[in-house]
This record gives sequence, C-alpha cells and structure tokens, in this order.
Amino acid sequence: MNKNRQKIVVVGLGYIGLPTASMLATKGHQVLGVDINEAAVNTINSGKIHIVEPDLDILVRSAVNSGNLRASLVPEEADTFILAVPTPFKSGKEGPEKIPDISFIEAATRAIAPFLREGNLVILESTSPVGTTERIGEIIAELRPDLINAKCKTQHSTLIFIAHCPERVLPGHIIRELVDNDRIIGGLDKASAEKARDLYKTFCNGGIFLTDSKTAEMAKLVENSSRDVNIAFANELSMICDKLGINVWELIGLANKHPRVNILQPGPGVGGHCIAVDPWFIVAAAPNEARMIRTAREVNDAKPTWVLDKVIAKSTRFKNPVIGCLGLAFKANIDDLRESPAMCITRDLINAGVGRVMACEPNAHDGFKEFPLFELGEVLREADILLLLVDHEEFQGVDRELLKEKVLIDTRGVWR
Ligand code: SAJ
Repeated sequence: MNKNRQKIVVVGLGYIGLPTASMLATKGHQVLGVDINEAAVNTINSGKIHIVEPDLDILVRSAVNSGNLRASLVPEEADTFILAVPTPFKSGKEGPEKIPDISFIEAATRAIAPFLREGNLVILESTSPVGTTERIGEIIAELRPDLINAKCKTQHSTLIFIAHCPERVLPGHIIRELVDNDRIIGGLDKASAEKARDLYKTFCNGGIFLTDSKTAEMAKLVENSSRDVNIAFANELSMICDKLGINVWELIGLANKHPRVNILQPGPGVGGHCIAVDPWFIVAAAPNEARMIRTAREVNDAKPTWVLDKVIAKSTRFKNPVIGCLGLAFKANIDDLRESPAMCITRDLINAGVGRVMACEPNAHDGFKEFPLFELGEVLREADILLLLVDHEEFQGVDRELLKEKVLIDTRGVWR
C-alpha cells in the first residue's frame, strides 16, 4: 500500500491527462478522471481508450480493473487536482502570430473551485503562457475567498497549494517518459512546489527540480522553442544547400562529427501541436525581444511552400505528371495528422491541380476521407515524381531499384 495514497481528480483525459491519471491509479492513488467528452468518459470506464498511444490501453485497463481509476463528467472533492486541458491558440490580428488561449484552463479552474478544501493541492500540467498559474490563483481567490486572501498574495496567506508541473512526454513514448523524464515543478510558493514534488515522487523516477511558477512555465516553452530554433537552422541549411548543389544530410553528418556541434534534421516543416505553437507564446509575451524565436517559426512555417514550389517546378517536365506523396503524419511512425506539414503540402498539391496526386499513409485511420489513399506498391509503380514527406519505417525499406526511373524529392533524407 502506498503510504502517500491520495484522492486525485485529473481534469482533461487526453494525451497527457489519461496516462497521468492511470499511472497515478496504478501506484495506489484513488483517481477520478474528468472530461467534457461523454464518449471518452464511457470508453475509459469500460477499461478502453479513445486515443492512440503504445501501451496506454494496458495501463488504463489495469488502472480501471484495480478500482483505482474512474471517469466522470463532473469533479468531486479530493486531496489534489491536476489540470491537463488543452491550451490552443487564436490567430493574431496581423501576420502569422498566434495568441495563446487559456480559456480551457480558466474553465477547468472554475469547475473545480466549488470542490476545493483547505490543504488541497492544484497542479497545472498544460503547457501555458507565463503567468497562467498565477491566473489560476486569482480565479480561486475570486471564487473562494475563504481559501485565498488575494490582498496578501506575496505572503503565504493561502489555505491551498498551487503549482505548475509542465508535461514533457514525447508522443509515441509517453508511458516510458512519464516515469523516466526529469520534471520541473514551479510553485506559487515553496510549500506548493514541495507538496507537488511529494506526489510526483510516487511515480516519477527522474529528478524533480523545484522553482517558481513563472520559471517553470517559461522552461516548458523554452524547451520546445529550442527545438524549433534548431530545426529552423537545419531547414535553412537544406534550402541553402539545395541552391549550392550540396547534399545537406551528408553535410550535417560531417559537421556533427565535431565534438560540440549537433545539428538537427531538416524536413518538410515542423508539425504537431506543441513545437509549432509554443514558441508563439513567447513571441506574444515579448514581441520586440523574441526576434530569433519568431524568425525560426517563420523559417519552419515557410518550408512547406518551398517544398510545394519544388514539386510544381519538377512536374513541368511531364505532360500529365503523377505525383506520389509518401506520408501524411507530422512525424515518423505515428498516426497524428495535427498541424502536419505533409498534410498541408499534399492538400495544396491536389488543389494546385498540377497532376494526379497519389497519397500513401500506412498509419491512416479507416475514417480518413479527405482524399483517396493508395498502397505503397501502387504509388511506387505509377508515380513519375516521388515526394517523400515522412520517414515512416515502411518507406525506409523501399527497394532502391524501384526508384531509379523516378524524379525523387526526399524531404527527410531517407533515400540519400
Ligand atoms: N522535426 C524535424 N527535425 C528534427 C526533429 C523534429 O523536422 O530533427 C520535426 C518533426 O518531424 C515534427 C516536429 O519537428 O514535425 C516535432 O516533432 P518532435 O519529435 O520534435 O516533437 P513533438 O512535437 O512530438 O513533442 C515535443 C517534445 N518536445 C521536445 O522534444 C523539446 C516533447 O517532449 C513535448 O512533451 C511535446 O513537444 C509537448 O507536448 O510539448
């Protein structure tokens, strides 16, 4: 029996909330998962899952079977409340800027407020703009003045604890990374951070590092921005090398032989719902200062158009070109199409009407109806131009003999 056994409410049962809730349940905590999606709640209560993630089905089944995990549409009283709801973005007034939308976090805070009691801990896991954890404190102070004395925020005048513990797991490896990754916990005060650390210690084998809430919020945004800036460097190199007739993958491989150089890989652009979004939260907070972060976003966002123009230019060689688009997901060996540059390029090619487009996505769901999909063999046989967009393992193994007569545009360097 876990001696720190708690009653925990997890609000938001998506890619972060559901693995976290079920992990806590398997460690002996009594967990109630809350979501506004009734179908998801019913699926989870029957021990099944509504999202795709390796091994999550096993974890959820065992959590539900143990009696420690239940799902519901409404919260209950508990010791700890974890918020893992989305932080989407709204488009800015001008240009490509994206403005963070924290309305789901605000709504989740309002939903739990009536159930809070003295001594409770509230943890924000969602990737959030700087200041969001403090905003949670303000909302609770407004709705529950009995728990927070808003007038003396700087002193430890609260009867509840509030902390930010940003999620860091990589889709496709969530269960392993949930246990193994180091975590950063930022408290509204030291006591909040320490209380959150005690809970995370019950399932996290990585180091746990304490700070204030604003630094923790910024650390998460910086992690994803760092990756975005580094990918932008690789994407910029790929365009420079194309102009100069140099193989960018050979070049990066050679440059990376230097002990202090580690260039990432170019691609058709940056996709997913984190790295292509979070840097904008920093730009929105400090527009005049975040010059490199903004430029990196612009470089990465411009790459799909560069690829599209390349395909269109090559297709003028053919009277009725057949263009095979290999991969639609935002990265290798997953099914996720959100913010995927491969999807954008394929859609734009179809709309441009330059030829017949044959798209192939080995991980597509049966429900995919936007345009027809083809088997890999069929595409390899019929296409004049092969556009490799995702480095799925199926494409890595293609017999190079079959590629000999084709025009190849390999955005991932798989067939280099
Ligand atoms: N990509 C490249 N070149 C590279 C690496 C990636 O073009 O060298 C592209 C991928 O193809 C993809 C995009 O970048 O389109 C993002 O993929 P990713 O694997 O880098 O990251 P995500 O979005 O799946 O997950 C990231 C992770 N953050 C970091 O690695 C710093 C993960 O740990 C976070 O938890 C997640 O964002 C999140 O939820 O914020």
